[in-house]
Amino acid sequence: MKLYMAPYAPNPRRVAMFLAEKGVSDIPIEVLDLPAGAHRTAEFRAKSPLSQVPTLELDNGTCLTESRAICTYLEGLYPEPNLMGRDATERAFLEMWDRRVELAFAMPLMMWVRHGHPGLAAIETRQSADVASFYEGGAKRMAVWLDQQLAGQPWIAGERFSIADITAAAGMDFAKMMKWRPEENTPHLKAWRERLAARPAGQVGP
Ligand SMILES: N[C@@H](CCC(=O)N[C@@H](CS)C(=O)NCC(=O)O)C(=O)O
Repeated sequence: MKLYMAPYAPNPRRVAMFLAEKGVSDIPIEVLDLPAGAHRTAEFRAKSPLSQVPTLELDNGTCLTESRAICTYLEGLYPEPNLMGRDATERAFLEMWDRRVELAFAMPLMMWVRHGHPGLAAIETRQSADVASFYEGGAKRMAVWLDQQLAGQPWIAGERFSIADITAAAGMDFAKMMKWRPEENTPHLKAWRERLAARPAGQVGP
């Protein structure tokens, strides 16, 4: 296996945090220089047709893209600690929370950074301040909603840590580029991120 990634980019970081929680550190990694366009070569597009990381190349040469699909595969290979659910009910509820935070929180945060930060101009060649502002608003509204959820439970999906926490944290940490982090108006979200910092996923840079 080989993992193609860019350590500062949120979706590859999601996989890196997942692996850290599993205690897996022996998968070979190739870091691609995204601003230099290393993921847009014909050679890499043959592995990842949308020119995106993370991409996990399996031993038979086939390639998995989509961070959640990669996590599903890794969960199968390294079942403990379980991060995606043990039975049908738990798997479904964890997926519900994971998709909620991915689509309504992490993705808007990423779009805000992509469209709002000059450092991302080489990757998002059609940056738009309006698009940045639209996603900023959506992400911040979701932060308040998540804060309310976390008032009554320690982790995003309930009583135990799961992939949903990793997904939310990967998106949230990327928004540090916009100098945004949960503060006094979202104290439960702030406390949740502090709890996560003490875990293996919290040790994953940059
Ligand atoms: N849905 C995909 C999104 C992957 C994605 O957007 N990756 C970004 C880095 S976080 C990327 O490769 N961007 C390259 C580009 O936009 O040119 C996943 O979860 O893996």
